[in-house]
Amino acid sequence: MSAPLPSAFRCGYVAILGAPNAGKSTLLNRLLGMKIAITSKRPQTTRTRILGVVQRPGAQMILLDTPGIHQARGPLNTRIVAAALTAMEDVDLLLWLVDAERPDPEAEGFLLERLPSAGPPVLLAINKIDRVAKAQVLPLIDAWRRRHPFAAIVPISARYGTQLEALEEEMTRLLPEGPALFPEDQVTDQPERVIVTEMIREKVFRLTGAEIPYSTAVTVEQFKARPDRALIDIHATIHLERDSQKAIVIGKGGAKLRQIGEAARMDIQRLLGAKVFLKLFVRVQKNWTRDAKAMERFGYP
Ligand SMILES: Nc1nc2c(ncn2[C@@H]2O[C@H](COP(=O)(O)OP(=O)(O)OP(=O)(O)O)[C@@H](O)[C@H]2O)c(=O)[nH]1
Ligand SMILES: [Mg+2]
Repeated sequence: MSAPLPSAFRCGYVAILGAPNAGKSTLLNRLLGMKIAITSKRPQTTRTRILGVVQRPGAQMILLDTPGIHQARGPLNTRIVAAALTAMEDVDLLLWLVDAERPDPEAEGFLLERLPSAGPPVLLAINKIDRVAKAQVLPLIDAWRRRHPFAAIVPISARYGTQLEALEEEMTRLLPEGPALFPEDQVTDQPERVIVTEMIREKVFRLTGAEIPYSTAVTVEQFKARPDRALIDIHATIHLERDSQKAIVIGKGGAKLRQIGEAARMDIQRLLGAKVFLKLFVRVQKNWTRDAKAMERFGYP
């Protein structure tokens, strides 16, 4: 007796879209089993498209994490949202993430209008179901089903890993047959030093308040590994828009900056699998979020 034929390998690009704070980056990290995308409880954490390759026995899913889609105000946010909308082009599948607990009608309406009528299938994941009563889930699915002909709707919790096998199954089913496009051991196309800048930006996001996170950009000036990679020397700069912000980020006697540096160093060590020496500088680049040249220099195309 012959064994049943294995089903064909599937591979394709999946854009993860949704309102700010829906949990897109959390989901990417969860599916990858490692942290490459930064997350925070504030909206508009992600600023660029982040690629992660999820490798499974029968499939390779190339995920694009995108900035939250919203009606942008200001030049920086306009660029950021444009980056998210561009990610919708030329993918094999759109994975739209919505927040079960806190819908965002403005962003959802905005995105609903922009879903291509002819184009890749749209898979809806209703995230954060850990935050709502079980009895609310089915009515939510029904309500969403009436809004758009989704290829499938899966309730999940990205943070706790609930129902992610079901989600992966639907994703795989909706991807085209074809060979892997990335090597088996590749996780992302982002250079290590770019992820390092993001890890530092995340700590500023999480450890400072008010407008500081949105006025922050990070660059890495030095990234030097000792020959055996036993220690990596990193010098990075936190750029802010105003002198008053610089004082806050440095903190009393440098305490805030030390806290940011220490938290970032832990994440970076985990990412690089090596001991890290991290030196942080703080600089003011007046109103950089309105300056096209500065935005480009800081990696926002
Ligand atoms: N309770 C709960 N919280 C979640 C879940 N998924 C994500 N979160 C939280 O929601 C917040 C936003 O998560 P992110 O992954 O940064 O959201 P995002 O969609 O990438 O946000 P932007 O990059 O700003 O567009 C964080 O505090 C996460 O911990 C979930 O399934 N359940
Ligand atoms: Mg994000």
